[in-house]
Amino acid sequence: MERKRSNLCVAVDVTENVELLRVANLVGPNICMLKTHADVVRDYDFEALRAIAAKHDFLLFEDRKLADVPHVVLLQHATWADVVSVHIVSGEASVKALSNIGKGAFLVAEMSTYTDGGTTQKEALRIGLENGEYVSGFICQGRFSDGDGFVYCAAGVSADKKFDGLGQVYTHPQELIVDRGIDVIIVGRSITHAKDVVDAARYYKEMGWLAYLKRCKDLLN
Ligand code: 5BU
Repeated sequence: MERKRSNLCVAVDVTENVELLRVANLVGPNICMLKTHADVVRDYDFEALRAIAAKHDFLLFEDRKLADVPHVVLLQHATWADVVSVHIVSGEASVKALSNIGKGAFLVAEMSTYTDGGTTQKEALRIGLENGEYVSGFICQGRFSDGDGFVYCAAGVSADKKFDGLGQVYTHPQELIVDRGIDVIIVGRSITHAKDVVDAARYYKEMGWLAYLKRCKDLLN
């Protein structure tokens, strides 16, 4: 984040590999991380994407949302990714099993479409603290713990939309970062479906980083 002065992750939800690589090259200079759903990409080529990630210095986050028994999540795990998302519905055993082979994980503690009022956050934090070497942070809609070194990421982010008509709920980047203590914003269609993808990525990068600096400054005062 510091090296690129960016707390922007772009979610590239496309079905063709050539389109994934095209967008990755366009947004690459402005992001710290790129989020994929590799299972929806027909001819996914992770080596080509890894080369673009190395060129532009960003992490690959596979939003696999692993949610099965240890034996199965070990088979599903995307070893090419720097970080994967993991649900905690199957309990700590799956996270523990993954920690033996994985590089990093974001635990899903709350979704943009649904909140259970904090029960999942509490359990995610407990599992995160127990498996701190593997768990890098959480996906949620607001920070729920301080001083633990975890990265807090939020999806469902847009500066101009509130809903997508299918159930997605969007929150403004400044609200998430300044008011709710989020570190990394995950922006999808507001960038990938923009008329000018490069311009949109630059816009969210600037807005996100300024909001992040403002929060850091407020913390010092
Ligand atoms: P959008 O185009 O900005 O709506 O895309 C959001 C992306 O973030 C998409 O890939 C979802 O799978 C992902 N997501 C989400 O929208 N909400 C969540 O709570 C989590 C992931 Br976790």
